[in-house]
Amino acid sequence: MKIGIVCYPTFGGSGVVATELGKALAEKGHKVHFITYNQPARLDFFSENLFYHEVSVSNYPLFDYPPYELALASKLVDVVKYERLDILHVHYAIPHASAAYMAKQILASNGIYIPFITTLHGTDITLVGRDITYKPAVTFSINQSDGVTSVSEHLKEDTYLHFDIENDIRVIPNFIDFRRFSLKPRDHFKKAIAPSGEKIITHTSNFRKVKRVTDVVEVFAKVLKEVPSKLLMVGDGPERVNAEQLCRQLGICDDVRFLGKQEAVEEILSISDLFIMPSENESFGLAALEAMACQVPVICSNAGGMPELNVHGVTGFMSNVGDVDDMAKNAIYILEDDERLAKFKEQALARAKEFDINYIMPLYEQFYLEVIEKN
Ligand code: GMT
Repeated sequence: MKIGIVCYPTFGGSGVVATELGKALAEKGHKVHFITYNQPARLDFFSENLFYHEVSVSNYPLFDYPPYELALASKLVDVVKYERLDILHVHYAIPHASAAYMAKQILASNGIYIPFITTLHGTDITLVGRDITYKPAVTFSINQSDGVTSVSEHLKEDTYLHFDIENDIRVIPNFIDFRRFSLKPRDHFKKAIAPSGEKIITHTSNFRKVKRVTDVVEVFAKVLKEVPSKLLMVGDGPERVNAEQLCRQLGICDDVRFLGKQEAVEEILSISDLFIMPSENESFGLAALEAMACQVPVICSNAGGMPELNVHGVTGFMSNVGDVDDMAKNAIYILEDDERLAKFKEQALARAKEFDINYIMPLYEQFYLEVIEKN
């Protein structure tokens, strides 16, 4: 197939899923065209089946807000027409689904038919999409999609609950590539971070409010009283300053490192004993899956789709959002006994294997074929 993929080319989960999916499809022999405003973060190598088309938005002085959606729709028209694409797959509804819809209409008026699939990732539904500013356009473009997928059952139910959706939604979960995310021997690195054999606890995110990063610090401060440990905070974003401030107030700065944005997250996960994800909402929790693939058990909230990934008492534990006491209690339970910790690590890996890209990618491939045939 010739497939067009539209996504946010950033570090965010939806961009990662879109890029990794495109790479896997290209390896399988499909021609994959990425259409976006920047080279996706993990697409920095040559492959004969991968193509990148940049959407550039000209910024006329009249515009306070350059019209990206129109530039994207026009670029889609061009790429579909001249590369003869079979299908478009847009990741994150806003504004990609409505741009795809517009491109489809323009192409139809030229006698060219192109179906498009929209994948819902989370905040496009749970936060931004629900905002009345966008809701009618989001509802319309989901209903106009030729196929819709969501990354968890919970996100699917949430979409039906909050939007007037007539389309079927197929659940295709996030996935992991074990060639990249697997335990790597990094003892020298572990010794540098935890010279006295302290346990290493990790959090990775974009430090937005929804991630509740100050809860991570609170949980860690409680754990530190019982288990010698170090906290690695990976990523950056608006809440970092509050998390740093809290570390100072609690007097735990010597045991916490803010590492900023990191490319090789798998290296950090390889030296970690526990992963904390206390999010307010998390449609799937790709970062937790990455941790589990590197044999790291997960302490998380029971929000969104997290219960579809983290098996309570087996691969980690879940608590109510904001219940830092319960999270700390569970973290201590896992960390205080080495044999128990080893068992949790083993079980986390076994669960992660159920989301191997080699199982999940064909579900998308199958869905593309169904949508193309149906239309
Ligand atoms: O979590 C983020 O802030 C990034 C966000 C995105 O849209 O890029 O991630 C969402 O999509 C990921 C991939 O499908 C999911 O694994 C994340 O759980 C989801 N984030 C939220 O629902 C908050």
